[in-house]
Amino acid sequence: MSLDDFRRQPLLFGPSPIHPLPRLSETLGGQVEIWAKREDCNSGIAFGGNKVRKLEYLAAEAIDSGCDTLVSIGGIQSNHTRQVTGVACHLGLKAVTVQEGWVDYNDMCYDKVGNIQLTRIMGGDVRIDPAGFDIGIRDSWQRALESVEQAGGKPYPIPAGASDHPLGGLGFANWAREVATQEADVDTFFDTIIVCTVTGSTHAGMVAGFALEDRDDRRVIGIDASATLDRTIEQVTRIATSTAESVGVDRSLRDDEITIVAGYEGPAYGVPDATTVEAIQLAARTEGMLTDPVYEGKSLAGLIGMIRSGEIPPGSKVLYAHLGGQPALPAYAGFPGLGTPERELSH
Ligand code: 5PA
Repeated sequence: MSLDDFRRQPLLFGPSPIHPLPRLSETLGGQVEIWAKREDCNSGIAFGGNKVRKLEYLAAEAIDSGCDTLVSIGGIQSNHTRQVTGVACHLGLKAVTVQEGWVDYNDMCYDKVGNIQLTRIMGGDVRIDPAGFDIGIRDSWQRALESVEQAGGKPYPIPAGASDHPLGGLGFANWAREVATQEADVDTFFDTIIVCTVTGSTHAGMVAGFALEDRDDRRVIGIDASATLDRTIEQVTRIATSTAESVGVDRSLRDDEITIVAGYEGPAYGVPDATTVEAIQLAARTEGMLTDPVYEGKSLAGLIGMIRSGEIPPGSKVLYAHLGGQPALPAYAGFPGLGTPERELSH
């Protein structure tokens, strides 16, 4: 089996762009070369992001099996459900998305602006559910699937983050292949890849894809943003193993191929801390590169922290996977440093 045995429904502009971040590198001491690969501008569908890339494989199966409704789940400000709805619109399908109360944070317009606003504009069938954060399979999602069947539709089930699914890891296995081609173009080898990890198939797909290269001088470092570390490690390991099999890796994955770093997740999933805000501001102010407080701000904080501590040593060449997520920013406008001047809050 190989990646090319799976049908891919093209949803991206083409390979996502890669480019250096020289001013961020310089600000962090100038000893580590940092580049970004931009899934936040990978597609014209609903602002793109890592899920559009994963959905290239799931949408192909949905179409080929005659399904008419994509059914998925996430938090109120889920990027994933926005992208599922956008892809459904693009392909002439319907979307039902269960949106749960995953985040213990309540900004003024949290449940109206950002991702949920965009999902509603696209005509998505949004079903709000009060349940808390969980990357597993939920009853509310099962009920949504049943309701589509009862109404005479044919649902295509997509779990949280399109992760716990036989095709979930393929999009980022393909990403790994894309990186190798781009490296040849720019005559660079990235020894370190930084990726934000929550439901796991982004990171797992990369691990499986790079395992095909069979070289041991490239590290994929997942930065946990789930704050439920054990479950994320278990899920990444499981998906990486099954994806490796699907794409034809003919050996077992080594333990050192799956690295998930904790310490940058903030107080909870979806809630930033001062380190997250500092990272968001630093990339924004040195490069004009915007990141969100739920995912990418945290992986960026991990990148910055690991360069400062020397865990990413001088001489390294890092590729930061920017997975999207900026549409959530308006939902955090009340957070100090993310749009609200700190002095206004101190009164
Ligand atoms: C998300 C996920 P994985 O879930 O594949 O580990 O990816 C983490 C991630 N960056 C990283 C961004 C911008 C993301 O949106 N988002 C989820 C969502 O519902 O939006 C699946 C959790």
